[in-house]
Amino acid sequence: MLTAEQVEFFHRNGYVRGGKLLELDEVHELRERLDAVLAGKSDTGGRVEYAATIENKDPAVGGVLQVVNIWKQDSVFRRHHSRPALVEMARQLTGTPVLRIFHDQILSKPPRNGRPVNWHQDYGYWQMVTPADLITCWVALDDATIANGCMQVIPGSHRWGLLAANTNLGDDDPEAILKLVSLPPGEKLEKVAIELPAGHCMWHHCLTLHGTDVNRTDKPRRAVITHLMPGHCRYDSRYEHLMGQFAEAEGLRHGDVLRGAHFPEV
Ligand SMILES: O=C(O)CCC(=O)C(=O)O
Repeated sequence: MLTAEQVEFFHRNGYVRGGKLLELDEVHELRERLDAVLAGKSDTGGRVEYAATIENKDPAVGGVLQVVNIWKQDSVFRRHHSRPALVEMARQLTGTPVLRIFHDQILSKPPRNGRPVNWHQDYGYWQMVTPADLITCWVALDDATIANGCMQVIPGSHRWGLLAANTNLGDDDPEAILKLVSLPPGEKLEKVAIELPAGHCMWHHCLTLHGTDVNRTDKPRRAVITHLMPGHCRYDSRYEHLMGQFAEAEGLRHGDVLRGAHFPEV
């Protein structure tokens, strides 16, 4: 449960620390389940499908491990996204009773490695969902620090509109999108690093500028990330995204509410 001050902070700044969400034994359980899924031991009997991709780039060239839709492969992760404390915070922040999973992610930066996640707005990738009301719960599975590439945000940037479809920006300059900002009067472009102990969470709005640096430590930096959409979000079939195939599989047409087994309510 968030305080009224935290909710107000989120609306003003586009992010908020949500405090401790998981006990350490729950953190350990999720780490173990992640290892099991990576070892091919799904407890749902699910297969790795396109939207459950595992991208493990060569660490020698800056590997980062990304798993999408682990909830389909593991019941513990599926339950994680529906934790009453998580869902309650999401309801408070969106002001809506119905929330659905758009998709989830595991982001793991290996020790002494892992490239930066370039500064971006999630909505630059997510225009197949409208309106831009999605929110993200980012939960540290290791202590997240400046040294290992914790989340960084630009407070207030969710109020500056969509700056670019990120696919147009390329990979070379992690700060490319920041150069597109034309600051509204009275605003400033300030990077804030959100260090979090393992088991703690933070929330960000889908238009908030955010990114993460490389991991300079000897341990991995893992996070479980829940991307949620309010019940009023609809399918905009003009835009491509990994999840588009599942909207189509649900028989959804342009303008339909995004719902169905691939977009479960939490
Ligand atoms: O965990 C990371 O390194 C980046 C995650 C991210 O960009 C997100 O949660 O939207």
